Amino acid sequence: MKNPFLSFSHVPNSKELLDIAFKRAMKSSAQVSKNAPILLKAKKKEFKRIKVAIEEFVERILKIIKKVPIIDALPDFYKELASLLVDVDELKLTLGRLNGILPILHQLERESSKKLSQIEAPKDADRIRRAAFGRISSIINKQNKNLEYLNSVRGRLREIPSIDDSLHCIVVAGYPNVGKSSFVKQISTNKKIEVQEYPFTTKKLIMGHFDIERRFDKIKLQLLDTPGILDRPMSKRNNIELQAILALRLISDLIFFVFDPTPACGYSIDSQLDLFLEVKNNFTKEGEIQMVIIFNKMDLASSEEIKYLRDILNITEKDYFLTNALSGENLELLKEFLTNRYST
Ligand SMILES: Nc1nc2c(ncn2[C@@H]2O[C@H](COP(=O)(O)OP(=O)(O)OP(=O)(O)O)[C@@H](O)[C@H]2O)c(=O)[nH]1
Ligand SMILES: [Mg+2]
Repeated sequence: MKNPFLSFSHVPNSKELLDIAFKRAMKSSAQVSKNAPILLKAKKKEFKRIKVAIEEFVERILKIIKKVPIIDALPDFYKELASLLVDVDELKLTLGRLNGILPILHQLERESSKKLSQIEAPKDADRIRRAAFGRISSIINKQNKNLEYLNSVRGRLREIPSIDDSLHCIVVAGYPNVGKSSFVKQISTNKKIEVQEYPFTTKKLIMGHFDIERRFDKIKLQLLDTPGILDRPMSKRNNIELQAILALRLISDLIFFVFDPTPACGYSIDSQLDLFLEVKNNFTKEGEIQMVIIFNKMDLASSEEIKYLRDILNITEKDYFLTNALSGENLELLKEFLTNRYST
């Protein structure tokens, strides 16, 4: 399914809303016979302006509210990810506050209509319309904070990657700074992924694709880069780490677990190992989801470091890939592995 928040388009601020609606209102003209008395003409003209302005606000505000998908109705992945990225309760309250001004606007329209019916001089019609516009401005301006909040939420939600359920999804996970993003960048079509020498560079889920060419067609695989996860209790993990956990829990068909056997990443082998075991025990559906082990930074790793990690994992040389995600060395082997696994 495509990211459901892609339909959540730009939310205008109060100034933009006021400009548009008042401009439209002032251009409107009431239908009134040429021979009608001046007082009646003035009443009709100004009432029409108030009515058009209010209609415009109501319509635009409803449009804004409708743009925001109902989060509770979304598939689990999008629903849970949205709640990691934004305060869903605050979002609901904000929409409620915006919705709350609609009856106030309708009430203002009724009141203005009543006042206009009671005037005796044409110039009073203009005064009443100005007063109504003044009150509308103040109502709409009070919503500016809410409108801007929606726009900031929108920015975060639109960055969620679209996950295609019909394609396999390989989740690349591991400790921070071990080379996950370098790896996804090297083997996927996504060359815009950020790589830095410090941990927690990746703060959200990032999608890349890998195509397997077959004789008559292509198979597209999804490769999901994730933020690093620390070995600590789930309740202590922050919303950045929890995004990676969510991907492992809900959308992986295969897990690439990346180790840095050297001290370069800044974290111990023991911590990386504990995380590996946690992922293996909790997110492989009792072995249904395969975990592929990658020892990255082969250019920096000594043979002792590699042997230590291999022994502690109790595996042999054919059970892991030794890679250099910086230069691309040995990544062909992983591509071959994927091709063999998915092309039949
Ligand atoms: N020497 C060497 N450096 C590498 C290798 N792979 C990645 N790096 C470097 O390790 C650092 C971290 O790489 P990233 O790809 O950003 O690591 P990450 O796991 O995505 O990090 P976070 O997003 O912070 O969790 C960068 O400075 C990379 O250039 C490798 O195989 N060899
Ligand atoms: Mg990264």
